[in-house]
Amino acid sequence: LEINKPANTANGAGKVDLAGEVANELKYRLAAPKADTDKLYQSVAWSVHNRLVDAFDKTHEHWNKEDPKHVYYLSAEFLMGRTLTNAVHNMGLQGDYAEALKQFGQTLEGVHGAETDAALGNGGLGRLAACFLDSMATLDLPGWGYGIRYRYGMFRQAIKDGLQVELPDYWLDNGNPWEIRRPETRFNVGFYGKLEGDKWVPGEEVIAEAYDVPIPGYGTKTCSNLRLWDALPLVELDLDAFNAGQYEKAVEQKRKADDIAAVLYPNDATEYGKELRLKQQFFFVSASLQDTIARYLEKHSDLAGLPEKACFQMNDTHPTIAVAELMRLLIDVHGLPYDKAWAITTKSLAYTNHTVMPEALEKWPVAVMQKLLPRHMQLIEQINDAWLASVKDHSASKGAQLQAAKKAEREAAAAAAKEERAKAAAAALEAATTPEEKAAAEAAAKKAEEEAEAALKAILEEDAKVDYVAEVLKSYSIIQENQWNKGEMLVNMAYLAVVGSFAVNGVAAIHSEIIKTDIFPQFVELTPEKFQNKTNGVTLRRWLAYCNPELSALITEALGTDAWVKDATLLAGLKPFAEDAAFRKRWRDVKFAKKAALAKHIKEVTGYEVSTQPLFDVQVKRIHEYKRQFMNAISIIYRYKKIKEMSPEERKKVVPRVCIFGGKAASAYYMAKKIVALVVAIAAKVNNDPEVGDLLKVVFLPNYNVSEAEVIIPAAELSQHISTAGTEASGTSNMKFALNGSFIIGTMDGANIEIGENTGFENLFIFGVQAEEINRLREERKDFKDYDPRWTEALEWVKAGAFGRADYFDDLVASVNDMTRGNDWFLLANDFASYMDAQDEVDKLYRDQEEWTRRSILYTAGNGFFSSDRTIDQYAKEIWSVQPCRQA
Ligand code: 26Q
Repeated sequence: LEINKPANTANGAGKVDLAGEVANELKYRLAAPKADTDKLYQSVAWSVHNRLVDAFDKTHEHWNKEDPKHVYYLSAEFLMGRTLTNAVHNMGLQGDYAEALKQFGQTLEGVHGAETDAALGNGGLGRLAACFLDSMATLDLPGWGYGIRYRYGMFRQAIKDGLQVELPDYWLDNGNPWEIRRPETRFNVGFYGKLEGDKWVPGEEVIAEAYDVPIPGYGTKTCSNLRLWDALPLVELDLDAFNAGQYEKAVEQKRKADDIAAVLYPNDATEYGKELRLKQQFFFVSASLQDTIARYLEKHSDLAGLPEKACFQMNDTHPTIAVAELMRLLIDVHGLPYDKAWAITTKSLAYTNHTVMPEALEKWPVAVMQKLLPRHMQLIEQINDAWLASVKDHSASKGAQLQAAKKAEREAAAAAAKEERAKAAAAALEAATTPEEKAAAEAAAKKAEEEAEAALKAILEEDAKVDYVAEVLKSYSIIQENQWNKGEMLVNMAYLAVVGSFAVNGVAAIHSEIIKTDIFPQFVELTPEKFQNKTNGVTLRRWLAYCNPELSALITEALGTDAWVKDATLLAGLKPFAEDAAFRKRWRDVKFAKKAALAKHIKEVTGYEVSTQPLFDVQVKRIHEYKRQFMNAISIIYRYKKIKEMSPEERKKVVPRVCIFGGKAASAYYMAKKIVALVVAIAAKVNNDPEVGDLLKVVFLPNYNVSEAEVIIPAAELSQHISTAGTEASGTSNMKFALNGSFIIGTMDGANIEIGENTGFENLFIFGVQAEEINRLREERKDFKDYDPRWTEALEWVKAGAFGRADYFDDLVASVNDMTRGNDWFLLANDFASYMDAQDEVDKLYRDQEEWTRRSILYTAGNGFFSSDRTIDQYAKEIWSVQPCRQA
């Protein structure tokens, strides 16, 4: 069976008999008594697994022969979602499997839902890694992902009694047809122990065992790899201990190893600094680097050539211990001198930053690092010393400059004050009538002058004591004091990543500027060329072609080709169709069909019945204060209150809406959980209010994940990306919504800005203040009283208990409404008026369905730029220097 060649394989001579193979899997692998949907899914999956293994082997045979440079995407998270549909379509086997399934009275779509998501990620960062793997394989780029095979991924979210509860994600319970265990690929990873000089003697060791997840490209034979590590004990059962009756001790190693790959950490600030998290990070980084070096040494003898064959992309700071671990492997294991090792390391590593929020920047206590990884802490100190020595001259001149500037500033201020005093003295002299008064005025002027001079002298002396050179030097230090806990020293992982990498990038244009001006300005001074932008992208396979086959068929028909699936720039060819009324009708029909499918899903999981006529308004993403779901919720409360106050005549003019929310709150995130509860409470009240009917419905869809997104996004007509300007690094769902023809209401933040540039800003509903104004506004808010009356009215209603649980919501309301208890850090009150105005514009445009549809088409037509194929092409050319390597 040839991949990507449409083949009628069923019983064709010399071809694989897919139906027979599925039947075989059913009988021999699963020993299934009957072919129910679940068993059929599994049998098909195992059959697809076989096809993947074929493609995987051929690809790696080819790459092994050609020995091209590889990129290794190091990431603590890969949010893959389901695999079946994606793999079958990417390999071009949908026709063959559809045919095979007919013999079982099933369809591919029919078994698709039986698959459990692989949810080894929190949100955007993890899903980005998954999109990147798809694009790397599609572009035939030699590259692997490296991560952890968590036994429990992202928790499952349920709503119980109106509140979020977290349940474990048992994703491996029915086996995993998408992985290949490699018991022959094992590496030891050490922890703790002691240093004897430079020699590290670990106190604990585990085995990292590889599992390979084949990644088929679209429209190519290339099938690359995601290698995930599981942790095993060196000794599973200590029989001596067991025989001595020490049952705990007998399995202690096993238990410790089990902990490492057990669960994915949530993206929660309370999870920073936890030893087990560092253990996970080091575990997968060490195994991945050892593995890569071992493969390199099979073909090459001199490790100085490693950067010509391997590039490691660090997905945020989570794998940043790679800087120290690569140094350790090169020095301690392979015997290289420090300088050579440093040259190799800094030519092999690159770093992507995904956040500017100070509390989200990883900093490890030196004490924790020292205990868990003593040799690495020693190397980080050495790296830091060498680094600080290299910036000493720069710091000296910059420090002297700052000192001189400060002095000049003081003296200028003093000179200005002196002039003022002279004027005042002259006036006083003028006003004096008697000689006594004149003398007194002169004396007072003289005294003031002397005092001012003394004060200036004192202040200059104080200034001279400030060691500006030391201050500048400190700003470069990878090891710094904890500003909240004096005396505790921390390793700033972002600084370690910047120093250890040859390239540093942000993930949207505005974000890449902010990291230069606000996060790493001192580093930019030294090496401006190191800092780049790589605007995020999403794979059009999963996020348009497969999740929205109806729209895809329409696009393909209009463009006369399906080449847009691989060349997203072709979507621009849809622009003229926006002017075609017949095409617009069909576009609307597709959206309507997707809305109907979502309405059905909503009914199934929440019990709420929603009409398919209203505007479908969606906000789905992790729950976080900076993403401002609370502001959306408050605007809905206001809308609800107004509808209730309206006369029947006025109600006729209301544009009906279904407001859909989805997203998980990290388990220990106090405010986020209250936001979930508030939305659930609003839904319960509004949806059961007969006065409101179809004019307003509110839905919280539990357990938002990749598979939910695939149903929700195609059905959205409006999607909300309303973070406080300057806080959302990029956002990627905004791109998915835009490509599916959904309007965006949003702030000038992250990739919204570039979506505006590509779609035409006139087609977006932009509101709120700009990133540059944020600092000033936060300062001004300290004594803020002047709330928008609509804001106050809605909040008062919550406070008064309109949605129940008034006490429970009290802290949430206070966080944005009471400067003595919160400070509205994310400026919800500030942006509320312009947000409401933008919402009014939405309603106005929605009344004109022809114009709405015309612009909806322009969203899809305009945003081909956000294909992750484009992003990956830029990484390959501008950072990795990796070329395609394709089988003939
Ligand atoms: C860190 C330490 C301890 C425990 C957890 C974490 C942790 C885990 C995950 C911290 C952060 C994350 C995830 C961050 C994330 O998803 N960032 C998003 O990345 C997207 C892809 O670039 C952007 O589009 C989003 O704007 C950004 O929020």
